[in-house]
Amino acid sequence: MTPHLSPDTLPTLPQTVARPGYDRAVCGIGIVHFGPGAFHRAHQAVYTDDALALEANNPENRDWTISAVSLKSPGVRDALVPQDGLYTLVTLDRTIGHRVIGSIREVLCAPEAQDQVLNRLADPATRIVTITVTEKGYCLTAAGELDTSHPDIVHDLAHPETPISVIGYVVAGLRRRRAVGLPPYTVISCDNMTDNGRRLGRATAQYAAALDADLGAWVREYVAFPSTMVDSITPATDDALRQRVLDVTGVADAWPIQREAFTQWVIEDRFCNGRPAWDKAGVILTSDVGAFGLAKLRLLNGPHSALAYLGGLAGVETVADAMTTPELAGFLERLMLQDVLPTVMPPAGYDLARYAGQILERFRNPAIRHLLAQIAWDGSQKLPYRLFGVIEERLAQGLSISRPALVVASWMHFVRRRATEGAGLTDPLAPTLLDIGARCDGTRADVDRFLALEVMFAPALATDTRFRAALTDAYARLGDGGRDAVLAAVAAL
Ligand code: CS2
Repeated sequence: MTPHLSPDTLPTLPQTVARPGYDRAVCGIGIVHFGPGAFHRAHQAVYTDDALALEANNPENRDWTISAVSLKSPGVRDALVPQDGLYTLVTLDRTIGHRVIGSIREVLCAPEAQDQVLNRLADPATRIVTITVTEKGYCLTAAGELDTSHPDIVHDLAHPETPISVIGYVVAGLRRRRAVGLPPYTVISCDNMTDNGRRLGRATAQYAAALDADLGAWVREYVAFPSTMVDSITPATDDALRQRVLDVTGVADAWPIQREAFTQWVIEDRFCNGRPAWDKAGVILTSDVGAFGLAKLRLLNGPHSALAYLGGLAGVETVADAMTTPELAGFLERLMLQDVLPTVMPPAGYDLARYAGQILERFRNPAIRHLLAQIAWDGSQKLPYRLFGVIEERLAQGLSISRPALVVASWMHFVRRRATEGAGLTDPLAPTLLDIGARCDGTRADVDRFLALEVMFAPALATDTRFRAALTDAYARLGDGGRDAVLAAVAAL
């Protein structure tokens, strides 16, 4: 019988597989993480694993293991609990690395363990809450405020002790702590949103104030919500990865994780209740994260989305394959260097052209099969953060937006195609988008149908005649949205 990954089988792993450099049994839980998907396990959990190893002999600073909480599905719990939270991280580059991560000590599925989650949040030992729930998990409006008409928020405001949203949980925990005179925890958003900490802080205080004005004031005054920039390309786990891990380690891992070797985490240095030795583990702590976040969102995530829709329409499967399609790679480079780069303020000491070059190199990484279909998810949530700022700034300066507009138009064609093929869509606005897509007829009226979507297109942008004209032109350039038309369109711009 194939042995499974667990504390018992750890000693049997080959020497080439790195394992936790600390005694897991003596490291208490200090972090609650919401949304332990692949990205958390490839990124924050790894930095924490490093910090725990670096402080292995320092009893003062080692109680920072993680309680990982899924808000919906029991999948992560079911995979990781039998492994005592252990999982294998595979880094894919010129050389391939294998390593077992030990920083996750508890895995809970909130709907089935609500009391345990709330008790964990109220525990004095919990000093940090980290979050990766993707853009849609924050329940914000297009203007970045808490969406009080969002069904999850409506539910939580009516039943604050049995929440379902992440903000509902964060505030339920804070409320309990305040009631017994405990200090709050620092709350850290690790999602790809501009000013993620400020947005989360504002929405959390707004929610808390709607329950109790004093609680809202307390949150505003005492809870730290540092902003962050997170980066590491993390393709979803597939069977090839599971097989590789079995072949290399000799044990089966129910849910290994893969990512590129490159990783970066910048956190605003603002904590209200201590932190692990993340700085020693390579995390950049700084007073201003904004510049890092914007550079990454616009130069990496925006181009990623561009490849997802243009490449997807052209029948290309992965990022690396798109980069070997000359028309797409050429367009991407022009988009990054000529359109996006001038809208980005470099963080101190950054050479933006070099940074953009490194990103292009990472996209070319042949060791990674990063599916464009994965990046295409949730376009209605991602495009505003990744691309609309670029468009707005270029419009304000009277500059051309034809290339960024082609990306937005390609998303419209993508939605239309999914609707006509009856293929479904992974997006919180899927029903509305598929309805719009089904009504599209290939004329300029299609663009107006999408622009009417107020939750995505803020009025100032939707009514800008230059934006509308550029989109209409781009939509027409993409013709029937087939491979030939798309490649001709990108080659011409
Ligand atoms: C990607 C990101 O799926 C996506 O939308 O753009 O997940 C990207 O790979 C990460 O942000 C890289 O840090």
